Amino acid sequence: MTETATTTEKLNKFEKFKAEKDGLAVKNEIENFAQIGWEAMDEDDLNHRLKWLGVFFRPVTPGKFMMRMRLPNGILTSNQMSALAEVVQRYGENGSADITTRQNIQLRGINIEDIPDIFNKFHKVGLTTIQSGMDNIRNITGDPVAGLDADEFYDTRELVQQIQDMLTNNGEGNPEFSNLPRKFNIAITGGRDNSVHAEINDLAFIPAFWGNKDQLPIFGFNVIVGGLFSAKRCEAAIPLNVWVSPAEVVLLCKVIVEIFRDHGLRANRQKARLMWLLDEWGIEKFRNEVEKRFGKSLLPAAAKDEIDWEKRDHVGIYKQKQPGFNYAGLNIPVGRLYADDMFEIARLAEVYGSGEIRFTVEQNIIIPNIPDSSLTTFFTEEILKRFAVNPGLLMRSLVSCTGAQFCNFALIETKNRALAMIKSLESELILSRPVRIHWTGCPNSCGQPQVADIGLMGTKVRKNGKMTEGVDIYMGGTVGKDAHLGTCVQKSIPCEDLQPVLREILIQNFGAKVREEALISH
Ligand code: SRM
Ligand code: SF4
Repeated sequence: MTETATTTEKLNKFEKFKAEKDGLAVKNEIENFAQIGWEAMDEDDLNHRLKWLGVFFRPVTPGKFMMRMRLPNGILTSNQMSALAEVVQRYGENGSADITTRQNIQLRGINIEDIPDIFNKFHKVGLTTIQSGMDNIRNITGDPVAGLDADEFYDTRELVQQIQDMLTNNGEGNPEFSNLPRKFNIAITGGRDNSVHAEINDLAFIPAFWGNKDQLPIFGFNVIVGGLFSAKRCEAAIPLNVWVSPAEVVLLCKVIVEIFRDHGLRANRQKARLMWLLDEWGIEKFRNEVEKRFGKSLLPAAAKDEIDWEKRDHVGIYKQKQPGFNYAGLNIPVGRLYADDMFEIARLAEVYGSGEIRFTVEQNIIIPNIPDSSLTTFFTEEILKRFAVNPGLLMRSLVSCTGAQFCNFALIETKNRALAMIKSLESELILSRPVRIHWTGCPNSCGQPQVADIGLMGTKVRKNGKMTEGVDIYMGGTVGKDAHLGTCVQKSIPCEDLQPVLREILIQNFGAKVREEALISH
């Protein structure tokens, strides 16, 4: 860390506890924590430092911890899925898992005394939770159909893995990057549809060809920086005016994360994300520093990027570039899984596919490599009734953050409410196109309401003199080609009054028609 970051600014309380003891230090104390129990732990270790190991104390369910994995490009094997299922299974009705909006998974209900054992289990199957929370780099997202999609420009899988390995020291933990000013999000897209929401990441790589009429175009990426959602501010990433070849991506990530680490603002935690540094420095100064550390001058951005499709949701059965093979996109309502579901998905991937499972940022699952000849039997699987390949047009695009069931920041319950509301709306309305509805329990925006057709952000509202759960409604988020963020269009709707409001929005703005049965019963 430089002089500027430490000495000329007043440190906030998070910077103080990090300076006293690095987050990663608890890696060597986990056996001790398991023995003494969470009640006897130091408060900063319990509430904060454990997150450097991907272990989250949940004040809503004290003693039942959450573990957040790292799954580069959202990919895991059926063996790994079974290992995760075994962990969740131990906790009976308290055990569950959630696919996240970063192509990742979180496990719930975990006792601290079991964590050393769970880490051993993860180690054996090549899984890590390291540095997945707090002031670290989050799960790195890549194209969910990388290597399967006949129309892709670049298979992002290896690059995403290399970036993770560099930043996390091959999943063992990397003290070089364990004290960032704040979280940091990285995404790479190699397809035509911006399947990772590149623009809402602190650093993202977008396919673009370098060259002019006289040269053969070379494939690489345009780089954008500074995207963020936070309670204080939401911004799409801005161009760094840099184009890099795939071989330069890992070094560029390293250099940019180092600059953020060394110069990112640390006085006010609300203003510590990369965009605030870009404001202070201006993009030119930032680009110069990137070039200086990169060790050579960087090419300016290619004139045009290659995002030219609407974003796909990958739910359904699709042909792969490998002749005779298909990938199946299963809709997992609000991303929630239980142990039996996880075992079942692992089995499906083994029996019908190649044992591979992928997650999407829409909290759904992809099972690749299913031969044409197996599809008919695949369709008869019981679990497809719950995790459909052809769900309703609202259900297929529904996304929800954790909400009040487990998250202490939440202002409202989200997942169960979202499911109930979509069910009722689908029973009342006939849709002719998917409508992407995203729920988020508070302004932190983990459920990304600003990228949705209809975004619902939890808030508290006053109704009949009483405080109750409500939402602010966002609209106009577009994804894929020409992505831009939606904005707040209606404030403070009590959740109990929300359904007719959504119904009207769906009719007026998205061409929904009222079902005849619903008209009769009204
Ligand atoms: Fe998030 C904090 C859940 C994606 C912005 N987020 C939290 C915590 C850790 C708060 C806490 O300790 O309780 C939540 C854990 C609740 C729980 O028990 O699950 C939480 N965030 C999630 C997940 C699980 C939502 C989901 O249901 O999918 C997502 C996990 C992704 C992962 O695998 O790593 C998740 N969070 C996001 C995203 C979306 C994204 O990355 O595309 C955002 C907005 C994008 C961004 O970060 O710029 C997001 N989360 C936040 C913020 C606001 C950040 C800020 O700069 O202020 C917080 C609060 C904070 O960090 O102080 C937060
Ligand atoms: Fe929790 Fe708020 Fe994030 Fe939802 S948006 S998971 S309520 S912090």
